[in-house]
Amino acid sequence: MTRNLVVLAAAAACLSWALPVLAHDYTAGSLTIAHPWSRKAPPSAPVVGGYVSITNNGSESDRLVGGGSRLAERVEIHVSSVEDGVARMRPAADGIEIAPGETVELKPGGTHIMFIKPSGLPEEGGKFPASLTFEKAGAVDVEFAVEPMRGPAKEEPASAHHGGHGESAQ
Ligand SMILES: [Cu+2]
Repeated sequence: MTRNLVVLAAAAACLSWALPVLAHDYTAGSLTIAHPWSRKAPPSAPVVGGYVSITNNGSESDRLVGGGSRLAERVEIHVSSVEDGVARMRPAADGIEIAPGETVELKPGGTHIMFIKPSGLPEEGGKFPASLTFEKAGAVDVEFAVEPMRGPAKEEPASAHHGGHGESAQ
């Protein structure tokens, strides 16, 4: 084997390690942050939702209070509700509590992370960096995987609302 072939073989081995995995988890203190994911945002989408499952393995409650990403103007935690048959969402004033022993699921149609004015988000299959901020665990760097739509498609159209919260989200 020539030296070049050895180098190529090594590069191929590295590439296979770099292939995306289906799930990716993070640990911060007693929190497990499982599989942050996001939808593909149409170009110029004013907002895009982020979803994740957070488990508190500790004995003290913690709160998800915010986040950040260099690919969004800002990041908010939103709660969704249906009032008079109209889906609405608003920032969670005090964040989202993750009680000891509990798993909180942020998902389409429910509580979610909102990337406001995203720019340069990758295509489906890509990942982008962001951080989630917890009251006790602090800021945790994660990557959101951009995935095809799953679950019910009716809520939270990526191109609607956020001109003003409380407006109809279609
Ligand atoms: Cu929202």
